[in-house]
Amino acid sequence: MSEQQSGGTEGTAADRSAPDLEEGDTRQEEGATSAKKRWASRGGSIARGVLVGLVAGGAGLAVGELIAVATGEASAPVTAAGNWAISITPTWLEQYAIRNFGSNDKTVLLIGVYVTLALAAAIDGVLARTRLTLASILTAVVGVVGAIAAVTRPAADTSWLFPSLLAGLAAALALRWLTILSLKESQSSAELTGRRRFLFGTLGTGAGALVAGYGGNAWIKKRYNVSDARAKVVLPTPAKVLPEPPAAVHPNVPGLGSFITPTSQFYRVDTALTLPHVDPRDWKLKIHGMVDRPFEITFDELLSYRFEEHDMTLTCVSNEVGGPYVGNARWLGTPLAPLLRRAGIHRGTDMILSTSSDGMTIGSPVEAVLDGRQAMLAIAMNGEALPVKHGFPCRMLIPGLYGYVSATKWLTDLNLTTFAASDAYWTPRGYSPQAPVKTASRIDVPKSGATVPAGPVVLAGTAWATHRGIAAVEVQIDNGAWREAKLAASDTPDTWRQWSYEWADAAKGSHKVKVRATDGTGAVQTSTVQDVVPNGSTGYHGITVRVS
Ligand SMILES: Nc1nc2c(c(=O)[nH]1)N[C@H]1C(S)=C(S)[C@@H](COP(=O)(O)O)O[C@H]1N2
Ligand SMILES: [Mo]
Repeated sequence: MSEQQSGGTEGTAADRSAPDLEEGDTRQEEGATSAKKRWASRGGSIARGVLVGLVAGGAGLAVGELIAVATGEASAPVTAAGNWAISITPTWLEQYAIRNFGSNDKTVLLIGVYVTLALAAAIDGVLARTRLTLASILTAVVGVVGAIAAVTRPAADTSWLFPSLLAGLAAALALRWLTILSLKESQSSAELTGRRRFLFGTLGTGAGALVAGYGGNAWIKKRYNVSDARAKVVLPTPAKVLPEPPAAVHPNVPGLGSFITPTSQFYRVDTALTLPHVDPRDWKLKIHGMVDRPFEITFDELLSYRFEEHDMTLTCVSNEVGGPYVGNARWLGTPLAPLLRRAGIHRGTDMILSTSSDGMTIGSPVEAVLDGRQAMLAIAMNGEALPVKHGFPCRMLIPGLYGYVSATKWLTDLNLTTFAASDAYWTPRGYSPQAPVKTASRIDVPKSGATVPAGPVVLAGTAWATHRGIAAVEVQIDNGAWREAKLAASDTPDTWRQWSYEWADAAKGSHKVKVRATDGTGAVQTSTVQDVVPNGSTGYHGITVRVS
């Protein structure tokens, strides 16, 4: 076939001089057959370019992955590029992603990075057939851009340059080699040998890249894994052991979630593309800034402090009205206030700027830590060391504030500063520097859109106004009068409160049901509809139910 004979109709000198071996297929020949062959030839050339580009790109990524075994998972090219992309994602897009993909947002992002890289590699592979030097330089430049993306991540060190730099270099070299093999394919005296060389070169490089890439990734996962270290943590006995919450905190309504959210079902929200694996043996917490006596503590020292158990509901500012980003757990932690006092904070300090091992920053009001509420450095939830995705080995918690201003996971640094002088991660992205949790309520049973049999219909759900507590919940049916729901027992003002309502006079047909709560200060939840940006959504959660 002609595709074996020439790499392209307007290709390199090598292409143009490719010998015509097939009988009758001469350059002078005019007409349909020749044109068709030229097209086929061009198609074959593009296909080879795409193949070479993808294989070379894959080889580069695999080399990057192998280097990252030494420099750390977050320095690997795709991860670094993804984390960089997260950092520049505009707030509206981030909201769109949370809304539509939920916790799959990271998978979607990774797919995006891979598709972008694959497209670039494919185009570069085609370009390489006519402009090899330019294409090789472009490949290396992509590596340099990746290296810059990596080294500018907040937790990066200089070594983070290497995975992407060497990935770019490897990809450029592979691109050169395979392109030359491909162009020579039809030139060599023994045509089959040339073709074989190209095929073996390409397949071999591709297979090698897959093995090295997957192998490197598995090696990284193994090398930095902290599950053994986590399993070995011996949780301190709390100075104050809490009894189980009374059974009455949960109305026994089928379909209503439990009062304590099982850890496996606890929502997860963070900016980490790959989970930080922090070994407690390496963990240190630094307390510094506007203080008299800055100090550092190790995990063992932390464990020697006084620990307390506390039930607390955590919720995300990105939770829409009726949304799922809220959970209630029993936390084990050491109070944060004594640590601040030990450091001796200066007058005028009003913000704790906390940093996680991956460089995420969160700003919390000092006052909220010192006013007597149970702000803590938590190391366990629901009786187990924190799972890696919830911040192992140590996270911050301050009752009453949204997670983005209080609940730093993988905590490593507390900098005492001021709101005037410092911005945390989300502040320049349009969120308020301070954000107490707004009173919210949710109908969980029945599900919106459900059909329920006639007769008394049981409604149930949960309401929270973390730290202020919930004093009342009311439901409204078809815009009628608000009716008092039955509150389950209260655990602490820092936890949500479940509720139920027996709707005795439910007539057949479709109905709208709404819920609202009153917090512990007597303030009724606002009906004003507000989006999650800048400091939390408001409005009433409503469902439609068909009574049959
Ligand atoms: N290091 C770090 N901590 C973080 C975040 C983050 O992105 N990185 N997100 C915060 C936000 S927005 C919320 S709502 C809570 C969620 O905690 P969870 O994932 O354990 O439920 O963690 C907070 N702590
Ligand atoms: Mo959040």
